[in-house]
Amino acid sequence: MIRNNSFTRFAGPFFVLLCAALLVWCGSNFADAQGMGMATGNGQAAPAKPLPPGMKAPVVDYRDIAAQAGLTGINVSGATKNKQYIIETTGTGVAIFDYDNDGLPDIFVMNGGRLDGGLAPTHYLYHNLGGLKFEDVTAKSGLAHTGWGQGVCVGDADNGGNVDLFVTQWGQNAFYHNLGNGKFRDETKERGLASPQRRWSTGCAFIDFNRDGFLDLVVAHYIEFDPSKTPRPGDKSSCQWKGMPVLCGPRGLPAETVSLYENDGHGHFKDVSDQLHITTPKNYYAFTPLTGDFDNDGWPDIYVSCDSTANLYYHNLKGKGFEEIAGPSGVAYNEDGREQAGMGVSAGDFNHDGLLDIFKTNFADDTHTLYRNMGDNNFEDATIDSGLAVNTSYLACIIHEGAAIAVLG
Ligand SMILES: [Ca+2]
Ligand SMILES: [Ca+2]
Ligand SMILES: [Ca+2]
Ligand SMILES: [Ca+2]
Repeated sequence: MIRNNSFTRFAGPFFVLLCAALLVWCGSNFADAQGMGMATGNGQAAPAKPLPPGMKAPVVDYRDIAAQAGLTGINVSGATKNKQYIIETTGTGVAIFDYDNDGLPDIFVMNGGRLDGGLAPTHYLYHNLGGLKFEDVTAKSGLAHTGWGQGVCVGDADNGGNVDLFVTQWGQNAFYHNLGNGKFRDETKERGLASPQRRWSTGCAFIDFNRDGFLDLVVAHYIEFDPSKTPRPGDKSSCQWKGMPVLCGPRGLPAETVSLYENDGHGHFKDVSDQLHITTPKNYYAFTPLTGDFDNDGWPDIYVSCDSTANLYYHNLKGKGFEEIAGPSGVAYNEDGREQAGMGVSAGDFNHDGLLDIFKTNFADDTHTLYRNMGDNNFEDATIDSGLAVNTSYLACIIHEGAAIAVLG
């Protein structure tokens, strides 16, 4: 994961599993959060629970070996210093997937952009050579496109045996068809995924919501962002903190909603957001979608972590449509009924009761949130009870492996 002020060499992410989209605020210190129109659930840290008798805390020893591994791309997210707009502070996603079916997971890293018209960076694809060595194959794989990247998700959209790439961007999202010979082709338009207008999309996830055997696609949208219409730091009282000008948003900027695209069985997508009741009023700063069958009815549901607004929970009505029931299900807010600045989100059955639970990271000055699944689309905030309210300073995406939870700061 990447959290920095502008440039960072990629940290060695060999141990990182794929989140559908990895998005993290960067470029601003925590204190700025109070002035950027960020919600905070005001969660107070609770002491960690003591380990059971006889158990020792694990020793974690991660070392940055990115350079010797060949992961030397530069991450760009707006200006190096003095970021002026919120678009310069989000990003960027990483996908770990085996694009060439050689059994070794490869790494695709998103890249952002610059508002000053400077050189636009490309995303990066690194081919895993084995032995913790990677080759930059961005150009020869046909992925040397530019665009202000945010999230990424992977899935075999045409069931051709090769995993395709979908990237979200501020501007036009892109679908890259994996041709199976080490190359990708931009087929955004012919796949029906060209957007009629510029949008800021954040997280995405492939999901076969109607169980026809073909992956559909859910995309979160964050802000209707236009720099020419966005106040500059300090222009408004909401863009100040302790008398200092800070960049504005997300609150105070026009919010967005979520999109769902149905796969027609030939890898062509149709926007069914309105028809299947995914579209909400544009009241949400939607960040990261999460999919899973949370009520064990056999139909995959969609949860969306939202920043500074209520979260969204779409219960799947047997593939015919969705009902958004985050409020009554207890996953819209935290235990105190507060909106939180939701970032990354993942699911796992931490208590082995057969029900998928939800874990969500939030922005600064708040705890993470663990929603314990009680069944029948009812959840309870179990953050403190479970011993996970230990700190209030991490905000990044989460990794999920089995029932273990890790948080990247
Ligand atoms: Ca591979
Ligand atoms: Ca489908
Ligand atoms: Ca379900
Ligand atoms: Ca559970």
